[in-house]
Amino acid sequence: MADAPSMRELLGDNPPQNWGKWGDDDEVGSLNYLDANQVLRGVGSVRDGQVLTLQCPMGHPHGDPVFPGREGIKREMVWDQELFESGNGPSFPGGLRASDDKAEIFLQGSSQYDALGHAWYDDTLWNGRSADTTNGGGMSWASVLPIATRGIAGHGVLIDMARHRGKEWLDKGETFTHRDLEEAAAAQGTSIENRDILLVRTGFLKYFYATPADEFYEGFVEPGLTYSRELVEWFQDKEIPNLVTDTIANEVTADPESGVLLPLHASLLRNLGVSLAEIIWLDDLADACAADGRWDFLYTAAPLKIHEATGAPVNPVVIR
Ligand code: UVW
Repeated sequence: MADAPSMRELLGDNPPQNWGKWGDDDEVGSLNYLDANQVLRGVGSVRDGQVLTLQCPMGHPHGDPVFPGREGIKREMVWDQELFESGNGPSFPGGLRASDDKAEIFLQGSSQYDALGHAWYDDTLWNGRSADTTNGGGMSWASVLPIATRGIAGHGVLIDMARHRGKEWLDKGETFTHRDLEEAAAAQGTSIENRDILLVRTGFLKYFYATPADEFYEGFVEPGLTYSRELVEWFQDKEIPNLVTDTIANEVTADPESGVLLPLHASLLRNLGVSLAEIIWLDDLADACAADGRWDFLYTAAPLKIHEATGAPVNPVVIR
């Protein structure tokens, strides 16, 4: 939208901010809320030992869900039986043969965690550091590595907005607020507690796999949470460490009122240090939760440790 306000105009001169809260050198932000008590609270919600993994497969035959401009994984075999039969494969004493492959990937081209320095405005990243730290071939500040090194474990709660609204998936551009999340939680018979890892299902990845790519990407606008100062204050007051969604960018793509693109990346990731986990497959978890009416669990995740990266693939594991 040509006449959209600047991010600063939308968020104001004095937005909710957690800079300095965990020291000037902190690069993991609100994940600091996930202390040992929170890990044990998550462990305490485990009832029957069911394990679910939440990554979308990379290299799915349908294609991979990616933000416009990115591409899915390009993987190729470099060792296979044909190579050995042609005599061009490596020769191992004893005759062992092995397959091998390599891949070119967008690090944010699959289920992934954003680095806290991944998105910014006013030339300033998380904790007030200069955006110049993104120059020179890597993120020298707030890359994904500190998050990957720390790991994420805590008490997760899933809010199934699609199920709550009686839909297979939410519509393109369909929005909801923190109040809608609380209402859906109550309807599920659960609640969103302080320091919960917040998982929100829209069904939009199910829509992705069920739909030709040109239809999915036409007028690209995902459903999701929409910006308001009250919503950002709610995240800050509730000390939410991590937002996890089954959409490519965690929020309605363009704020419907202002037209600003991804204002929650600015207000949650940059300003509050809330970790964002995107493109996370929540359908199997939602079915399991709906089947026995338990919507909370132990959530664990560790993105790959990639030096100076802006994000990294992840396969979160839930135990319930
Ligand atoms: C952008 O910010 C464009 O991407 P992501 O959804 O990976 O955060």
